[in-house]
Amino acid sequence: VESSIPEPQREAWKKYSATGFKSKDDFQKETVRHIETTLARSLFNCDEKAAYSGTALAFRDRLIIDWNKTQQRQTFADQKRIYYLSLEFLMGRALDNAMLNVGLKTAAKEGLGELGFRIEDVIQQEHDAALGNGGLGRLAACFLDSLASLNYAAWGYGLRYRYGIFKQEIENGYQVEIPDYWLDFNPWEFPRNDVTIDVQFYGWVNKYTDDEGKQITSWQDGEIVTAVAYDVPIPGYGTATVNNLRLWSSKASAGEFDFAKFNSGEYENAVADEQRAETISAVLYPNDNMDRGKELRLKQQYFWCAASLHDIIRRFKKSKRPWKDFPEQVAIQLNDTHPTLAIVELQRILVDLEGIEWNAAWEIVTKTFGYTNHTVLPEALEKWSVPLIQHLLPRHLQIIYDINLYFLQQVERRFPKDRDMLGRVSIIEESQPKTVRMAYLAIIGSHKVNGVAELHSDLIKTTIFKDFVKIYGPDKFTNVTNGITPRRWLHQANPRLSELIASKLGSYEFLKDLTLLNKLENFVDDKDFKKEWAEIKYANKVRLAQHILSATGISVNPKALFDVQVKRIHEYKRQQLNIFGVIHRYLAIKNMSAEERKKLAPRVSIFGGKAAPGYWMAKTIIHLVNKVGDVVNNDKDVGDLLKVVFIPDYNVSKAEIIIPASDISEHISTAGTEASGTSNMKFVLNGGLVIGTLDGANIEITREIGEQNVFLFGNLSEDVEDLRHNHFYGNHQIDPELNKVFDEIKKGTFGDEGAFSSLVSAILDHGDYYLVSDDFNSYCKTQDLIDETYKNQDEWVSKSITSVARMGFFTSDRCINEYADSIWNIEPLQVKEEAEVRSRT
Ligand code: 475
Repeated sequence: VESSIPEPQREAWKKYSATGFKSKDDFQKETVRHIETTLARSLFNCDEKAAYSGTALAFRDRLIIDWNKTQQRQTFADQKRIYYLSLEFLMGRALDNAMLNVGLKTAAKEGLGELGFRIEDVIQQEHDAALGNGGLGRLAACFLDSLASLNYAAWGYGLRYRYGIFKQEIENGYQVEIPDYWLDFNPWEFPRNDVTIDVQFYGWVNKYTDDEGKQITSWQDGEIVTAVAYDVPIPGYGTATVNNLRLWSSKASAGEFDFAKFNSGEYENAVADEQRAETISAVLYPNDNMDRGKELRLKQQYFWCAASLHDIIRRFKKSKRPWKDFPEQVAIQLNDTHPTLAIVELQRILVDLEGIEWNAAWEIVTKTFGYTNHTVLPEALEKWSVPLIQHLLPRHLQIIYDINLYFLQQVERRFPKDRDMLGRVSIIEESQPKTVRMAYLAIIGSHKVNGVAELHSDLIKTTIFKDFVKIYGPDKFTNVTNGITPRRWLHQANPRLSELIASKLGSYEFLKDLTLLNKLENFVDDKDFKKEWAEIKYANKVRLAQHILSATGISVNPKALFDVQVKRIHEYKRQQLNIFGVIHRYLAIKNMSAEERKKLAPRVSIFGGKAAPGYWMAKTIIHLVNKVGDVVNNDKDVGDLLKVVFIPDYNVSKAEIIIPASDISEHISTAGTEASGTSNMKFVLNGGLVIGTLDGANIEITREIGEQNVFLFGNLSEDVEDLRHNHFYGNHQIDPELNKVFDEIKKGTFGDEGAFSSLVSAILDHGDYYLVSDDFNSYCKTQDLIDETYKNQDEWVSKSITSVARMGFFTSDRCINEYADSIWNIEPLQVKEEAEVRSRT
């Protein structure tokens, strides 16, 4: 590895090279030093926030030392790197994760204790890094954890939004959005002011022949915005590997920030230019599974793709290899279509800047990229207007047209008789205005396309992308079922359960090989073990009850059955089905005799999740949940039998409290709509049972843990189309029990009925697209079965243990190894330091 320090002087470096702490004493020394010097605080004014900051700075030092070594090692090994391009990384908090992955949590706990702080309180001071909406963003975060833990040479590339996903407050039952300014103190990022890339926008394309007769295409003028790198270290669990997440921040380019304007008195305009540049990375778009086609979003996408690619290419060029080796050194995974412009940008760099012939360049491009699809919902499939791209990226539009031309020529040769095929698969949709279908471009520019669960991967092949299966054959399409990291979602979120499991299995090795959990099946009849298992669930419910009380003022009984649905609010996820079911239950209780009531298991229905600010229906669902809660929770006659809670501001750190506390969680999307779901995996891994439809990964979870351990209901995905058709052209019968629920809403039991009319009429008058009425009866019956089953606690706990024992498949480690094997063609890098055993507490 090259160094700017001459050989003789390196000895001094080595002598003083930072090592980072490894013991409790050194941790305390580093923490106090940071509090007293970096933070300029003292023994007399160190609050919990300062204790957090000092601790985080000490760990950050520790991480960056391993980060440096990892980067050197990976460069030296000259191995293929994986680049995960994602507009969202929903990381949550970093401190607890860093402590556990590095293996120094016990040292930190004792060390902080001696300094006068409880580690739990210190950890809670941290602001979530919330640079994502939901599943797609959290998946990216789990993948980073697995990539590092498995010693893959991998970088994440994203945007450093100044504002993450908004904070949600509930006022009078309505969602209110508060900006999430999270950067006032962020010890986890390293600004690299020297790592900058200029990104161009607008301008025009100049094609000419130079003096030597060569055809030159040059993109000229326009506006330059500078991308500045911020690096976030990603520690692997139980290994010395620390990978990198590079986030780009936008600022006015030094050339652009026009000093002449200052001098000519145009100070305000100069500052305005600067702010316009900074706007690009200012805010995360708060839409989950929804494309809004805003110009600033397209700017974000290109800015991030261009900066990332130029950075990757700069690194590749240091290897001095020929361009044809690029795909052997670089694998780029596109997290949905958001980074599809990277395909076009690479082709542009190779053809326009590097002078490579079109076909040779295109081969490099397609070998480099893989594309992951996360949704089949039509409203989420990105389409950018041609005039907008023309204006913002004129050269890219030309390249897109050329890619399309060559592609369609190929299709025409293969399918000369199918005239309609060309229009169907064209990257350009002949609409008004014309649009670019980003998913088609992503498929054409990648060597592999994957869905995120079996059903979903089948659906994309038979529905939205079926023509492409004809064109390319089925092998271009594959499935990689999602997974979750057991480090955060078991060990960190549920330390007591993790400890109990380790005590039975003899070690924490299951956190690295989750299939080892299957040994738990040997203990399903172990009375003491079952008792402890149940006690831990109860303790987690007490902790959640405390959170509910402080966040909402509602007091819930931890002995009741906790029924949880937490995820983004979306009609396809059907929180409306859940709340209608709750109303149905409420009405049933009101009609019960005292005898019948005694038999019923008390229940707390817990909801949480954000609605996109412009998504009216989703906001109405939140409103209804809160209003039903107001009525039910204050009905003395009902008491503990039913409580309805909406937990505000669902995010990663709240998920860590909520998930370990659930008895039943709801994954009840209309069949065929939820690509995978990942919280379903988290809940089961924490010993909760699930009620769900045959959708997404629910199907594979059921296959793994056994049908007797899952509460399934509802119509199948193959029946959805016919049912929808019948709603419009047949006789649309509404479930009578659901009709009673609607009558109650219309009576005004939950306040002004007009407030909820859109929810009701979506079902009665607008074809019930999400099949709420069709599934209502089987949903309610299945809920009754849950009540029945819950009464037998012994059986319930057995189901819980058996389910956890069979969840090994759903680790993101398995998932990442599948990507490595079937898409990236890469093996993990061996790390010598691994021999240095790390304690894993
Ligand atoms: C699926 N987000 C889950 C999860 O694979 C799946 C789309 C457009 C713009 C902004 N955000 C999005 C998604 O599409 C998304 O989060 N999809 C989710 O990806 C991981 O488990 O079923 O809905």
